Amino acid sequence: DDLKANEDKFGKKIIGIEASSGEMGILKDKIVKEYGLSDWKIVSSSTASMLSELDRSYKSKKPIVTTLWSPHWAYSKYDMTKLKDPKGAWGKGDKIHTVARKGFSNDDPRVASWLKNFKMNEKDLTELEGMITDAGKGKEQDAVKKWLKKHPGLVDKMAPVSGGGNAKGKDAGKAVNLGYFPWDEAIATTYLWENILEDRGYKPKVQQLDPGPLYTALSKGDMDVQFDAWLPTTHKQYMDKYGDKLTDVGKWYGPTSLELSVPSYMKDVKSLDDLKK
Ligand code: PBE
Repeated sequence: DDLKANEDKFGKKIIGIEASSGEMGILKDKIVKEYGLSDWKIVSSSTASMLSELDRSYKSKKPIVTTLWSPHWAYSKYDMTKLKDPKGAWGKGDKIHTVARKGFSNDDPRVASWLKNFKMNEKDLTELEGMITDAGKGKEQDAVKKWLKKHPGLVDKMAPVSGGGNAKGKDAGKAVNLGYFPWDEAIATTYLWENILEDRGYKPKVQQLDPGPLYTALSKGDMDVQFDAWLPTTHKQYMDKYGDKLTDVGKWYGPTSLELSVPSYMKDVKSLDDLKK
């Protein structure tokens, strides 16, 4: 019957990401309930393995249901269908904010003012994400440098040096600790700013952490900045817990969305409602 057929099609399995991501929380608390998917298996793993599983399935045209979000380079590499959410269970969409430890803007007003004015559009962001992904792990900086060559003048626009001339300034050699989540927009913006700050004579350090540990580190002042706070919805639990110990530096991207997606060769799956059929 139909049900059996669908079961065979997807194995009733959703390929998830990090268990502590906001998206996995909403998937388990809201999507599963609203769309009656309690008998589905939600595999939590890492974004990297979700993406390699997507790549494998896509190449062999096998059915797969993935946990994705927009903006993401996967949408320019693969032809995907974002499953419609007629019940609005994913929420209305967040803006992406830069969040710093309390006091950072006072300690480092120059960097804080650059970060406050930071903006990116989808085309530039997904292009940078794609170049970093293609370069491979450990080659992020090379990819950023290559990308910056395609966008001349951007560093001066993003980190203007008043009076021009000496780009090093009085903060030469100052450490800036950038923490990032294992998510593509976080990786891209963190390595981009590592590059810009180095160019300006700072000594930025980057470190990847999962959401719980990174928000804790920021709240304790052990980390300076992170670029991938999805607010007001996706990271609400972390903001509720740590918000009064953090500074919201500014939004750099919007709108965003969370979604389950399937390759578009899965022609009869267009909506979350279609998973149950
Ligand atoms: N994400 C990417 C994150 C926010 C950025 C959607 C995987 C999350 O779910 O927490």
